[in-house]
Amino acid sequence: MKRYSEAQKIYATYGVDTEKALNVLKNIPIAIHCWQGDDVIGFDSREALSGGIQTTGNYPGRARSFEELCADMDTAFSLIPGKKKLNLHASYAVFDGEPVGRDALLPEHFVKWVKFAKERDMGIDFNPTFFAHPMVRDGLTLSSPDEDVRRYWINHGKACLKIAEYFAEETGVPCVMNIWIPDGYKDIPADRLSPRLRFKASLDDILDTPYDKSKVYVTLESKVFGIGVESYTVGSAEFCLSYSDYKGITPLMDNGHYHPTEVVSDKISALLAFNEKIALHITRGVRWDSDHVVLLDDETREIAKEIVRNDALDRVFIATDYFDASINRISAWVTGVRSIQKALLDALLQPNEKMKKLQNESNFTELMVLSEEMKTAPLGDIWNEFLAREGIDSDYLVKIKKYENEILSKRA
Ligand code: RNT
Ligand code: ZN
Repeated sequence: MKRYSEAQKIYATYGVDTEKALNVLKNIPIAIHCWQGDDVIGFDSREALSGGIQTTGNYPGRARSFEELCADMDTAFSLIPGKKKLNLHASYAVFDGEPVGRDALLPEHFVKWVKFAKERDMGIDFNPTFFAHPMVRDGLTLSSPDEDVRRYWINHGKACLKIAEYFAEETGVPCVMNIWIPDGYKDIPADRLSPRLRFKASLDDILDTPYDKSKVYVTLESKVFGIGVESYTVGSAEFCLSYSDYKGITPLMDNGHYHPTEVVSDKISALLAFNEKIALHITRGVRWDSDHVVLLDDETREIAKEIVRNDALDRVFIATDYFDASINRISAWVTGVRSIQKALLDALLQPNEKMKKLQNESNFTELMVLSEEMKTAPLGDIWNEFLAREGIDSDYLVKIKKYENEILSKRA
């Protein structure tokens, strides 16, 4: 308490209101990806992970069932402050009776997830799963030249739209339904256009399904390359951005999906200039789209600043997307989400108006000095106050270790 009031005074000298920042922070929803808990394996397919994404590591205790995944997420949620949303993949359908194919999924296969979300007062975001499945042929789904393959995945997309709508209706919170396909080629293709035209036609077909646009936000995620798909990606940045614009859906940027020196923080404002809503997958790529756990690093802070200082908190859907199997998976969730929240808090605690003014006055000397000064402002004390108000311990490792000893280590 004493540290908080001291820190509050320091921020006040810069004209920053820490109370206001804390009140905003606690209402920023972060969609937490379920797939960190089981290395993106899901419940519906025995196929190895594919689509050019990969989890590495063999840390014990990955969740193997709906029950285990829920228990693990609950443990993570108990250590994560603020407002949370559940982010599911279609491959996490829960079948009580006969399993059905992904092209025939129904809301009833997600009843248990809806109950889980409702009991925790959370909305749900959703993702059709276009990977790790026998109907992915030669690495292709919606862009496949094989009509049966394409039709299968179109039907999957349509089925998912209905499920997304069901999530929104049940939870009362709009559902973000994100489409990402892994389609591409390892080596130089002879025809780059046809796969993209087929992808476009497939998306058109999926989006012909009537759905309530106030309840479901369809997003489209682009990518630069994946493992085994190094030379050509059908859903490239230009394709996805153009398609989103053409169809009036929402573009999604994953910050692991660009060339290593490109930064999503610089792209946010460009997209905000043309889109009412945009969506983000926040991850940490190390040299490539490695999906390391998000940390409070420079780019995460810069992304948060772009959302906050452009007054876009209600225009940007923030979701996490990473998968590390080499460390305790619950700590991966907690560390990653807390890092984003710390970055958001840091952004809320900047003298943003003053900085903009300095820029407009071309006073770059003072802008640089002030920006550097703010880096050593007592963010940690405000963060700890946030945790205390949310009734959450700052030391989460003790609880995670206990859960690991009692539960995770017993999973064979
Ligand atoms: C893959 C994309 C995609 C996936 C998830 C599992 O590169 O980032 O969002 O990570 O759908
Ligand atoms: Zn992603």
